[in-house]
Amino acid sequence: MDELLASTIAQDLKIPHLIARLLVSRGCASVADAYSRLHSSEADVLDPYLMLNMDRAVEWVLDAKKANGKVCIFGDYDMDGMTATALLKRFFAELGVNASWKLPCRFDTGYGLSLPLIEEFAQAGVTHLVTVDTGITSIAEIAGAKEKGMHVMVVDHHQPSGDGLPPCDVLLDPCQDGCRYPNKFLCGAGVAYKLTSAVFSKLGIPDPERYLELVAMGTLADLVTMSPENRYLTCRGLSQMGGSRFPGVRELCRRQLDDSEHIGGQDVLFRIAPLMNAPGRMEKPDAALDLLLCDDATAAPALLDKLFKFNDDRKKKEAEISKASMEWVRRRYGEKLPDVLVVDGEGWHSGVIGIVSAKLANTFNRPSAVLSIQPDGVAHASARAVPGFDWHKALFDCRDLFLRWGGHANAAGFSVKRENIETLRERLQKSAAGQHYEVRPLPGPLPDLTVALPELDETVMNCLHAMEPFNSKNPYPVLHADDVCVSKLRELRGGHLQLELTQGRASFSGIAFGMSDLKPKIRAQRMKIGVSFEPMWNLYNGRRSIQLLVKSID
Ligand SMILES: [Mn+2]
Repeated sequence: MDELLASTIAQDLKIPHLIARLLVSRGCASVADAYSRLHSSEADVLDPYLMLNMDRAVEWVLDAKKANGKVCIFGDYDMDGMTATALLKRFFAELGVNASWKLPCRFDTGYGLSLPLIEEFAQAGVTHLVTVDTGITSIAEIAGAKEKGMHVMVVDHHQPSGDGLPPCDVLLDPCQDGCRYPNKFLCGAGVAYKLTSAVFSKLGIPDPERYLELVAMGTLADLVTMSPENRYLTCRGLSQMGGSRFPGVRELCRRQLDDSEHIGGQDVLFRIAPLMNAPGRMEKPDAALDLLLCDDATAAPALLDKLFKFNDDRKKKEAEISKASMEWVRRRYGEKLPDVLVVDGEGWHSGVIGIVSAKLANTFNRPSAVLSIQPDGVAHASARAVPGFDWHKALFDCRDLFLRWGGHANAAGFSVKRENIETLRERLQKSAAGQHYEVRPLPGPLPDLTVALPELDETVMNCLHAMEPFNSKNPYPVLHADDVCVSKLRELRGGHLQLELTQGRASFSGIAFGMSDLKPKIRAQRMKIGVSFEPMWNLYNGRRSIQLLVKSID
């Protein structure tokens, strides 16, 4: 650690030494760099007209309004797709256009547009179709829509397939060839936001910042890179979310988050996204979009209740299939696991197999796939990797075995006939060897920094908040303190520990989830421990205090 640089940063920016050291430990190289990590600025918001075809996109929207067209918005069933759809729906409503919307369902037509859906739109008399967060690879489907005389605009952020572009009237996508827009990391909701901002600026209306909470949710959940513009849009969105002017979002924050004044990236990723995704996993995503679009504060609680119900069902199914998968692994392999785990079961709910395969990859520390065998003898699979293994490569090596396949290095999906599952297991082993993949022991959670507990105060917490948004690439800081005295050690229901942690003149309450078996160890050490923790604000009876979320004890 460059302690000298840390001291300079702390002095120049008048920030706590702890924060300066934290920034340096995360690769911060200068005072200016440190400043930019603590501030996001409106100056990072780019001119929407830098995006290729923006002029024509604005025209398309205004033409749809002038022609009194029947507009339909087609999105995706993930958080980005849903927030992007909600954003455009609200935007058209503000323009006085009552657009309809449609989200795909993973249990019938699956991801993206399909010809039956185009037929459905034509039957419904849709004249203007806009796809958002999807569409750039739907070449045949968009050709179908054009044949039926629809005006089609694609608002996407994905890479083109390489087989050409869809024959739409307007294509807005910062990743297409020839687009000079500097921020290539916008999510679907982000591109939709730039479109609305371009239309409003043409009409002489200020930037529609009220939509930014939707952009924040989409940007975080889609795990896109936090470019400076994305960071500003996300931080701004997070800061206004708790007091959102959209009743559904307000209700969501009020009931799902402990503290809707300080909403961070982690709240969206771990509390809001799973809840919003639950209807789409269990049935169809529409209930989540209904909540985002709700304009009646008295209706919002019932809409949110529906989501909680879907989420409870999702948790039950997930627990059931997790347990069955773990048992399957133990029964088949005992202690000697193969490098790649392929677990199958009859009729497992395919909406949760992705979550379960992530859990298996985590628990067994190796690439895992979970297969749900359907009554027709075809298994649908969801696969998750660990560092060092590339599912896309592995699936490519075995592609002759699949009916369908696709995905990235880290996450992928495929379908395979039941009789080929055993062969697939052998072939994946070979592919893993070909990739030189070896199961490596997991490194324990490495703390960012060793600190003294008296350093923790409100200023530190405010600076931590300024480092938002936290996500997998910018994880919430884990701090470490040595020689900490434990008092008021209490076991809570569910195997958790509550404890008071004291060092010098500073005392904080701590919570250690699932660590009750460490109680004897703490006693044996005469209540002196080293502890790694995340410092959090805790809101209790309207009082705010710093609480330490214990990650490990030594
Ligand atoms: Mn997306």
